[in-house]
Amino acid sequence: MKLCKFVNREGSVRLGCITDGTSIIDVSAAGVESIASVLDQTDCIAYLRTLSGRPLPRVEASTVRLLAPVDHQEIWAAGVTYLRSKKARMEESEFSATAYDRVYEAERPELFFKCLPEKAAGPGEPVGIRADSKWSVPEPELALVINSRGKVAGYTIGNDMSSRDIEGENLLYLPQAKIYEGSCALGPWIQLGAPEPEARRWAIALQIRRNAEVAFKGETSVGQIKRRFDELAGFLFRSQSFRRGAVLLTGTGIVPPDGFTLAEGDEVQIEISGIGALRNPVKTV
Ligand code: DO4
Ligand code: MG
Repeated sequence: MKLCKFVNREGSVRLGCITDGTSIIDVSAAGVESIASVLDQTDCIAYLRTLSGRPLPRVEASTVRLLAPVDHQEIWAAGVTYLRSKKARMEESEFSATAYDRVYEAERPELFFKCLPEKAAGPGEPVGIRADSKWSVPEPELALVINSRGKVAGYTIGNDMSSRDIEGENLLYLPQAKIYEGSCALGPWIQLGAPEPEARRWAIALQIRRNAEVAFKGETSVGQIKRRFDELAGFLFRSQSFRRGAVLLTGTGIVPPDGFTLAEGDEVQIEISGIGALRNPVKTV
């Protein structure tokens, strides 16, 4: 069962559920007001299944524009959760190498604020590369969709766009390397309900296309993430509450070679086997 946010033919923003892969059932027509209200149901799949049995409007998914599947959720990210990310970051900066090495081993994970929900790019919307950065990469990440009680209710695909030269210059520049126009994309929908052992079997694939050719591709698996999902969500909810829930990106395990940087006009495609695919064009900001 998938939960999505879309713009209908009349131009209004709606919530929908997808049960069969091709058509969207408009659950806003049944009075569903927010993503948070679905995530907070004790059994959100059963709740949507009951609604989808009603005579609600249906639209073909290919005829509508999907939006980032968030409304009021803050978007956070975890870092250095894959060995590949730790190694790449230690090579990127001698100055910060010890910090990355330590945080990979530490009990407390690296968590950082990434994006306000209204700033997240949805499917097909541009992701940004900073005009003052010479080394920009996408970070394809599984995103946990967490309800207000801190429970992982579903998953979406996240792109934690990053400026590696700015991050590598000094760790204190991390917010500038990570937060700017178009630095976060989410979508295409929320895949509800898979338990963690199932999600850990999913594959993550990144493909970057430039002038109709593949400029880079790489693959990893969710199972390579060092930390459990409830551990990451638990740290995020320590001493902080999220009344509408939150989205937490779980870190990257795919790092393009050091000579590679994104360019305006590229297309980033991230595929997670249990969810779907998220595609975004790249634009300088
Ligand atoms: O501390 C740097 C950020 C790490 C990150 O975003 C990742 O590992 O995905
Ligand atoms: Mg990341």
